[in-house]
Amino acid sequence: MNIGIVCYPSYGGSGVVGTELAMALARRGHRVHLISYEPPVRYLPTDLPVTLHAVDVPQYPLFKYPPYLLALANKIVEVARYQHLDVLHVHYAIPHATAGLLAKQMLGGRLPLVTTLHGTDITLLGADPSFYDVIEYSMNESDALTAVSDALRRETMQRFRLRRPVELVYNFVDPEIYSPHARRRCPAPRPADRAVVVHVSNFRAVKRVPLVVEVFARAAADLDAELWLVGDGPDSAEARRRAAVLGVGERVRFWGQQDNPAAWIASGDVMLLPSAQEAFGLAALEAMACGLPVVASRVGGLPEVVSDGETGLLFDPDDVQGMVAGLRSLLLDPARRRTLGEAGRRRAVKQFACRHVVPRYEEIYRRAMARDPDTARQDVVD
Ligand code: GMT
Repeated sequence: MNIGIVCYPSYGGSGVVGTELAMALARRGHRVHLISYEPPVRYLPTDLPVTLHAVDVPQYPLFKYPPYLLALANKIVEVARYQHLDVLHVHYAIPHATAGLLAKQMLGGRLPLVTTLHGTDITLLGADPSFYDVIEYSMNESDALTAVSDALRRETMQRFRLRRPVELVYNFVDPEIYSPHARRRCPAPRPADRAVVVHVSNFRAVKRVPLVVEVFARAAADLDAELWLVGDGPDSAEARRRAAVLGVGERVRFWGQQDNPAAWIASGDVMLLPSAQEAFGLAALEAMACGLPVVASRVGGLPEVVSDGETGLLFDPDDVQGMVAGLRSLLLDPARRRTLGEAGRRRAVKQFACRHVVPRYEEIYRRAMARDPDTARQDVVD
């Protein structure tokens, strides 16, 4: 198939999933066109048949708000026409599903449109009256609609009046890349006799990075352990301040954004993810694939990823004392860490490996294409 994928390029789960999916589809023999406003962070120049198409939004004195939606729709039409797209798969409802829909209409309806919902597009933006109707319309006019967890699927169906089902397609991981062996490629040496707690995110408020620091400080007050924070974002300064105030500044390492997150995750002993909300929790899955137990909040789709007591420990988001005790118990018990970590690796490989999940998308593309029998590639040509 000739597949167009639209995603955000910045750090954030939906862009990561869109980009990893593009690469995985190309490895399976498809030709993929990745459309975004700059090269996505997880995109690595490759010999695979993945072509990047950059969306450029011209500046104009009249534009107080640059019209990205229009420039994106225009770019999709161009790519569909000249690269003969069979199907367009957009990640994140706003504005990608709407731009995809506009492009489809401009092409006389001849562009099967698959929309994948990732979380905040429904739970945050979908709750905002400024966007509600346009999100609902764009979902209803997509040819197929998927969500990355059952929790998100159910929430979407409760919040919106949908005329079509929302299908569950879990996020995935490449267990060859995310594996305990990835540790060998970490540029920073692991401390010899210290346990390492790791947290990877975009440091947005929803990730509660200052709370990551607090839980670590309380759990490891008298233990020989370090906290590795990988990523960057709005809460970075507050997390540094909290570490200093709590007296653990020396043991909290801020590594910034890293190109090879697998190497950093695999260097840790426990993943800590106390998010306020998480439609899926890709970092938890990546940690499991690397053989780490996960201490996380019992919110959104996280209980579908982390099996409580088997591959990690889940706590109500307000149960800070529980998280502190849970993390401490794992820091004190390397054998239990190993048992949970090995179970996590097995679960990641068995249920969330790309070779299981990517064919689900291929099947959905074929169905979306079959909905419109006129959708033959020659019809899309200029
Ligand atoms: O808030 C973020 O972390 C970014 C956001 C995104 O769309 O880029 O992440 C969402 O999508 C990820 C990939 O499907 C999920 O793993 C995250 O759980 C989800 N974030 C939230 O629901 C807060």
